[in-house]
Amino acid sequence: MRLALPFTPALSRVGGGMAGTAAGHTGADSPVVVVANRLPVDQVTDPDGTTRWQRSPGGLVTALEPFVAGRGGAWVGWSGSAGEAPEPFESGGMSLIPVPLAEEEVDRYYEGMSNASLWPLYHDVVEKPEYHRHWWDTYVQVNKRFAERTAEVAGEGAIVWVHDYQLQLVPAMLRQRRPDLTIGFFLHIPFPPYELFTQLPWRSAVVEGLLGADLVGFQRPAAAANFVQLARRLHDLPARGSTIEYDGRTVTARAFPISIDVKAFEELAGRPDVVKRAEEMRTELGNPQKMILGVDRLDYTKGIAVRLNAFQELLEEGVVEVPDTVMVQVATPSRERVEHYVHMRETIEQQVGHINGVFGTLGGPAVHYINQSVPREELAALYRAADVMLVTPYRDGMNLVAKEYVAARSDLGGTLVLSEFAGAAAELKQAFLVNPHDIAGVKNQLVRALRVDPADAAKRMRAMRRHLARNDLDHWASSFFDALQAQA
Ligand code: ADQ
Repeated sequence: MRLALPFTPALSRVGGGMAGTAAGHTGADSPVVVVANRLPVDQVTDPDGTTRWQRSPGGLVTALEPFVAGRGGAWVGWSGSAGEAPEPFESGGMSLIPVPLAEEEVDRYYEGMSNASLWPLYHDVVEKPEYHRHWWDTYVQVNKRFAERTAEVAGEGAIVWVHDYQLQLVPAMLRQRRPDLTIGFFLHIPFPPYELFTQLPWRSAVVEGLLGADLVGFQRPAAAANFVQLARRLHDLPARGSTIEYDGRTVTARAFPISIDVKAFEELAGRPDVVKRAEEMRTELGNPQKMILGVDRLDYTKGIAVRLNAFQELLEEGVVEVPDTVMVQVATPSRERVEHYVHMRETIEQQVGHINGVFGTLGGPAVHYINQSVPREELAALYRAADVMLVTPYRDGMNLVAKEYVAARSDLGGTLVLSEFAGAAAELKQAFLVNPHDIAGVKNQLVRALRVDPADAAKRMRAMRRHLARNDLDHWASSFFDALQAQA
């Protein structure tokens, strides 16, 4: 089966602001359906009290929106507010199909099972996962609701692409209702090895849920191999290479490393106003010789404390000094109702306070900490301004920040220090790779990156940019869709 509409990603770009229009679109008979926890929009209230939908920030939305818009496609997801769901509406060329979640379901399915059980388990138990049966029961109930809503809007023989760890049961639930569909699933976060995954009290149900898909995509080949091994060892299924025989079907598990819209990011970062803003930023920082940058969602997997520790020790040892070298850490608030996140934020803020108390001067902090989401232009200017980009997650499915930094540096300036445990490390091999658990190693690589010969830095950057240019977001989505159609 082929898609009703060909994939021509360049035709479907939509801008940053997306006003929702014309309530009443049902999205029925959609040839392509994306199913994700969140819709690609947030409801915002203007000062005059009117509400409107605005494109939401975050990796998943950035990645997918261009591939659904303009193809008569639908996107099934939660609106972000508990309670009744709005009617389906049209936005940015897509039919958006809201799925309702009650307050208690948000607590149990989203904050509980998804973000306090699965998230830490899949990230190598960096924090201890909590398992509660009532969280799981709600997870099953909500996955069923997503599957039912999707079954209603998907056209005959449609392609359905389900996303991420919140919806792992949807593929099997959907197949049961609509065997005519071709179903793909992509996991944006890591998939743990057998020994860790089998902690999960509901491990068999999750594996069976995923096996409902024709194609299960992961960020790295090792994650796909973990899944194939699980199917073989836990369910005794015949599996060879990247395929598993299940229920009279062949399920393929493969890596599809996600990327960014490289061209768009490069253009943004090269705009004269953005380049000028980058210069202003350096002036605002007191014209340091070296600026180190971190940009993350405030999450314990991202290893923000690792880089603060490394920077602090280098200051203590006098290897680097303020105001010659300063650090900027932008950390978007995230999951603030989950306990681990509240605690982590307090710890990081204390550490920033300590470093600034000891090493800062009046009006000249060592670490500039911004606990806010920043506009894309500002982010691009920060990337353009930074000499060293520090990306040190303990574990990360991909990490789009690392790729954005490389895309932003068409001037071939700047160096990337990157954790080996980010999916991006498998591709950006010319970065200064670090093991975030090894503080001495992180310090060494940070110092190397600060002192690198500009010609060597430019050579590394050029090689990483060459890789990215060939492996951008369009490439990711079209290779996934091509592989999915080949399964049909
Ligand atoms: P995330 O964990 O959210 O995504 P990441 O890949 O780093 O992580 O993407 C974050 C996005 O948010 C980037 O586009 C970045 O520019 C943006 N961002 C971060 N801080 C910001 C700030 N302060 N202001 C504005 N924007 C900010 C999950 C997985 C990742 C995987 C993605 C995509 O955890 O491993 O790469 O999905 O699959």
